[in-house]
Amino acid sequence: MPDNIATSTDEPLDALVVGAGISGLYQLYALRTAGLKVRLLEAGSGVGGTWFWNRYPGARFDSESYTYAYFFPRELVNEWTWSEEFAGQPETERYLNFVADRLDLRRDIQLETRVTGARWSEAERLWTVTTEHGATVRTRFLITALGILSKPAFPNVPGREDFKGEWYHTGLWPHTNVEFTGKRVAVIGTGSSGVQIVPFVAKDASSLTIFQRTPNWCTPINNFAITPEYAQQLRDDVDKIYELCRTSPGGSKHRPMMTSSLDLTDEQRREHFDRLYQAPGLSMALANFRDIALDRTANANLTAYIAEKIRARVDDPAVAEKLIPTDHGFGQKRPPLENGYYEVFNQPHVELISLADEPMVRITETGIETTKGHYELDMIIFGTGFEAVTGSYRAIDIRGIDDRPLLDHWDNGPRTYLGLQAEGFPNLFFVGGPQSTAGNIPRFTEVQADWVTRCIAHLTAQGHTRIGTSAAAEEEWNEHVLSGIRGTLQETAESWSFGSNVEGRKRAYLLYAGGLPTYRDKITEAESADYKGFELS
Ligand code: NA7
Repeated sequence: MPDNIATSTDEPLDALVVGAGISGLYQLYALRTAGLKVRLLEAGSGVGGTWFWNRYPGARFDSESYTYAYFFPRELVNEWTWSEEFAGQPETERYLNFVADRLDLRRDIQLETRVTGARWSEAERLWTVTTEHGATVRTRFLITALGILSKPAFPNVPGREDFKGEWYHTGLWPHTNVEFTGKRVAVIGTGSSGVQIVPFVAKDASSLTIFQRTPNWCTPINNFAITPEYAQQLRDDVDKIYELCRTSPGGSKHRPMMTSSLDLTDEQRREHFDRLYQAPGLSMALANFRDIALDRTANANLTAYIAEKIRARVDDPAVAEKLIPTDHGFGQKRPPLENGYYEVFNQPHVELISLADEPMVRITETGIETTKGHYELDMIIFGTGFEAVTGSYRAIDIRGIDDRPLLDHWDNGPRTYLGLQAEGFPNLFFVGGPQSTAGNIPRFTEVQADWVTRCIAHLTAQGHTRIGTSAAAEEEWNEHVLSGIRGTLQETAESWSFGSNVEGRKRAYLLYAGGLPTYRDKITEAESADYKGFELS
């Protein structure tokens, strides 16, 4: 149950963090360590963010467990042992609870408290934050750590409320056991979540119908158990691993090969692709030739290779063809990692429906109607993704100077300076917000959380009570963000990075493709140059 953190209105807080995901927890820890009076509000009944909400069977890391986890403080590294190279959701949720306990964060966290509004007072130089329970809390600085994939999206077809069977979204999975046995189940969506859950549903359901809007280039996760010897080696190498992550574009331990794949013979290229197909995790995307991301021919060589793998793994050639993407190259969209996904389609009780051939018309009381027929169902699982990055801001009425809504400011796509602030919204910081992250998210957001902590400490030490930015600074950052994506193959694909997975959303690039080292340099340069682009008063 909510306690009373959010009802104390007498003394304003130094800082309020919204969201108890991996980024918000770290931000709370950092600000508290700096001696500030800080609290955290979280909508869920537990900590963990993404790893609290996405508790569907099969939910699992795409990043190596130890590269996604915290590196600081070091007792967290020394006292936690991951059981697998890519941990499953239950273990990650346990880990984030361990962190909350070990760092004694819970006394400053209020769960089950959804923030619904935040209003800036220029006279007081304070934010007043409102919760769903009607409580208010005043704070000097407000930090949103809402997660980039936290507002679930549903198909824009009528009838969801008519369906009499069970339905679930992978990003809102219940805490109770969901039983598939003997049921006719549909999974809509074949992104990372759909691809992860499908083998688990196939195991028990009496029938499984997979509704695919667009196929993806999936490659095997090749997960493995972490032995005690390997765990010790990871601890011994922690500095080296951190440095690899810190200095890589995506915050991962992988590095692309800088030689051109086009200089190799077919056989040589194939050897590399074979090796990467058998390598763990996102190796195919992150440890591949750099030109895969830049050159259409290089990319086409790789997709021809993966298409061949799909054809070899799926018995029915017509089904295999449906599973092979034709609208995008490898890496233009986040490629899902799979474990036995393609073999699922060889089972007699599994059917693949391509929504390109038969669009969905409506959800009915008893199932799903397409232009070609009606599918009778007991359960529908929506693996249909999220209103990425700015979606979670739509649920909070954030008002800045002159009562201006943040959503109006972002009407044509997000505008920020350094991904940290927006013009007209003083003392509001985004951690893991738009125009600031990509890849292995915690490695990006820890850089931001540390920056915000130093910034607030600096302001406090200088006796400042306000920090804001300008339209000119936003413009400069916007141009820098766009220059990072311009000319890449990613630029031309429709994906959640541009918000184009959700019908009717304006297309705008939401992430940061400049890479972690450049991002860190940019924000620390601004800090060293007397907070260039910011106004402190
Ligand atoms: P994703 O990757 O956004 O995938 C969502 C899937 O749902 C994808 O296949 C979509 O097809 C499909 N989708 C979305 N809307 C519809 C409608 N209206 N009808 C049918 N199918 C639809 O979300 P995930 O949860 O799988 O993964 C999120 C991230 O988690 C992932 O990127 C990794 O970083 C980990 P589309 O391709 O848009 O045509």
